[in-house]
Amino acid sequence: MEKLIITAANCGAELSREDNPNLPISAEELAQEALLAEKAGASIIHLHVRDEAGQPTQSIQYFEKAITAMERMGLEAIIQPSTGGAVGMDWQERIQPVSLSPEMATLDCGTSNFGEEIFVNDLPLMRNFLKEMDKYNVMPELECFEAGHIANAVRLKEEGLLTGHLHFDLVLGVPGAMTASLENLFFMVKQLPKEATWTVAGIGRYQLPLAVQGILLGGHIRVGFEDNIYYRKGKLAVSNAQLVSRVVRVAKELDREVASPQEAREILSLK
Ligand code: KMH
Ligand code: ZN
Repeated sequence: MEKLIITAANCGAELSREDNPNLPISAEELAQEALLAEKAGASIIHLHVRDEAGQPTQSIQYFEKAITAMERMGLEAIIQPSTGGAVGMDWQERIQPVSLSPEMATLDCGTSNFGEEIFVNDLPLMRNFLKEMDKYNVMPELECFEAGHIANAVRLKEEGLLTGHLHFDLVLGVPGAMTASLENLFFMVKQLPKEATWTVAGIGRYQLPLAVQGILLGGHIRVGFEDNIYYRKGKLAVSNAQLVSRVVRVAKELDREVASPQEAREILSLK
């Protein structure tokens, strides 16, 4: 099996310090948290940013500040800004960080329920995002919350908008979208194009069991507060690095080596 890429999703857009007081918010906190997650074994940092009030924002200035702080601290991991932002943001707002030419950014591959709300990603929006990513030489990570989202990605590849290596993130357990089960993970993985690589992100209490399955199946894994704020039932995680360290220990027990940032770039065929 190839080495394991661990993505740390350290902040997200839906949480506050009331949910977990250890949530990183400022640029300095996000950079410090990213560095600790990298030291623990993460090779991709999935990045959401917040304004001074702690609210989710897609404004370029906040991404710039966080990325600059990360670079200043010597972060080597791949920085992957979100283009999903928070539910309800319009597409012009969401696409902004792509113009900073990060190595990667997310591309949400279809509309889904998202708790009480609807997370809108129609094909015209996806085509727009891919054109922008192509313009700024950004590799998309293909976020799929439903099986039909994989079909959307395949369609965009057939249209010629999605080129190069395909890397999917299978997000299972968002309320109202594909539930987090082993059967659903198998089902989704079976739909993927042959040469694609994939990450699994289990939401809430499914984060750890699905990460273990991802390690065993030869996939890659995502952990972090964005998807889960608990270390175990009733016990909040103290940091994102704590969640990364645990899956690194599991990977080692299962004889799966963990990829460095440079090895992750090679696996993903990043230039
Ligand atoms: N915050 C969610 C609505 C992404 O980063 O691309 C969307 C999200 C996906 O987090
Ligand atoms: Zn996200």
